[in-house]
Amino acid sequence: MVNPLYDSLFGGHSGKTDTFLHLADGSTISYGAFLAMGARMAHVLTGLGLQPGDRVAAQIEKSPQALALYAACVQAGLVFLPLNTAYTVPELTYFIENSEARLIVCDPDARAHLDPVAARLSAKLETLGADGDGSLMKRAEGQPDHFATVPRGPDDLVAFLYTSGTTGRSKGAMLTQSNLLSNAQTLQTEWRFSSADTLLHALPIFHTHGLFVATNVMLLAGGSMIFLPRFDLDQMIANLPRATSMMGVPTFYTRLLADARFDKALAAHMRLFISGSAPLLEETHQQFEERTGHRILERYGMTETNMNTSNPYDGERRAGTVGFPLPGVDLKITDPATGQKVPDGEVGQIEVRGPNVFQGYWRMPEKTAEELRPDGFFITGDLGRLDADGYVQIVGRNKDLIISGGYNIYPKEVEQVLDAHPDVLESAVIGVPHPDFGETVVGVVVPRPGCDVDEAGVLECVSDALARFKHPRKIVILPELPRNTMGKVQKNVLRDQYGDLFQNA
Ligand code: MCA
Ligand code: AMP
Repeated sequence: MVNPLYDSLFGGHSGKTDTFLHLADGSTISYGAFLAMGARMAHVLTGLGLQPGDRVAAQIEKSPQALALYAACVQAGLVFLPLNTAYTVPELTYFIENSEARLIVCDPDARAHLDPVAARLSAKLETLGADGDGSLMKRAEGQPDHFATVPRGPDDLVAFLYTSGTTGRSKGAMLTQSNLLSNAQTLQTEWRFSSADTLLHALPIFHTHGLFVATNVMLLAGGSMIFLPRFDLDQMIANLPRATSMMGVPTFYTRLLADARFDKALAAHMRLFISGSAPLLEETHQQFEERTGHRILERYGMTETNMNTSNPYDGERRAGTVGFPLPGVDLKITDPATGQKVPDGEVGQIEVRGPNVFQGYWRMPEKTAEELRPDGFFITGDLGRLDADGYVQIVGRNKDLIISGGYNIYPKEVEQVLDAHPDVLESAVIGVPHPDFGETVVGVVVPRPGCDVDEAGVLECVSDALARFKHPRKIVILPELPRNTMGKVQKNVLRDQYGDLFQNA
């Protein structure tokens, strides 16, 4: 194969009239039309002077055109770097600068903010709006519908996905052709996706879940997707009857269950519901089965590794577990202090190895060495155990991380912003249970002696600095933070104290 990922995911569909995307307005896009759009964009990208291996940073709304940009990057041998649409300009600037992106693609409305960034870094900038408006599609008009796929090997990079770091700065996880392809092939087989499937797709496409798990698997299977711009309950309910399958974060499932229209009849024809990115409560699993008769299939993955484990398609999908290691994935539970395997059934850190595991963090060899062992095992930072039947149970995290509605938030990053407030002496950011988002962010701040701080004033300082989903939903003001005898802030004490802030929200 000339370019294994492109040839496997896209190439075979060339010229096909079968529907690939069903859009919210009722229109459809065939595989052939989608591939032609990607090919036209690939001509634009190479016409801009981009060379294989160059990074393309894209902060764009979910749309067929946005997905075609991914196809174009793969076909032209470029490295795709999708970015959360919620990121602020300071956050974006870091990603663009760190990745040394040669091209920035952003919403037309963001151009004024990002033009100076592009100019400073000598990057090119094109725009792509939610309706396919902007300069990129204008340039693509009239380009040829075919593009000679750029040859790439299995170890060539295809994507950078930034994942936040426990010490503040985000790290670019480098993913290769074979990382993505091997995982998509495994998942398609394990979950039995075929061309008869229609996936209800309401996830964002700037993360592993919506782009590599959902989209790559459907492309490989040759099925279609009901491609919704975002999770909207009415749209979900309206479109479920046309779908055979759905992938979502736990919030999707709790929101569906909270709506009386979501009943057994609405889900009767469905083949498969899959959940991941955050823990699915056993309670949600059970309620879902009681309501619909379906057992949600929970799986576990990471940006750095794609998917590692999955509950079985056939056989028991066990609530409160993430199933078994996927074929080809070695998984072990180790003692964080020694790195040695713990006895079966005991809790330790989860380590994984396999063709799915990334190549390291871009330009961060020390960070890579801290997490990726020389023998190929990646230290996930998740704590887990194997139950008596070999199901993996995730029991906690060995990393200070909050997962809100499937988005990761590193407390350190928020603390740095709070600490920069002139009247704040110090802060501690914790995750507490939340009925909708699973977990949410609470900021505990200590004012400087003689200073008065209030919640609104503190929140103002995060508003321009951090994406909205990282903002504390509550600020607690305390005279001092609880510390142990070593002087370390006891976040567990704060979590116990403020754990029920949102219980009845
Ligand atoms: C939106 N807001 C959020 C979140 N999403 N706040 C905290 N956490 C969030 N996840 C903000 C909005 O900006 C808004 O702010 C307010 O919260 C309420 O918005 P709402 O309309 O309720 O939210 P929404 O637009 O419906 O979004 C919620 C969502 C969405 C559907 C759960 O966040 C989502 O699609 N999450 C999926 C994330 C995902 O794909 N993760 C996979 C990562 P305001 O009120 O101020 O306007 S990949 C991964 O983790 C690994 C690899 C894996 O295993 O998959
Ligand atoms: P990300 O950095 O966005 O790739 O998030 C990966 C993290 O999400 C993992 O390290 C886990 O902590 C968490 N995660 C993903 N899937 C699950 C799951 N099914 N149950 C519990 N946690 C999960």
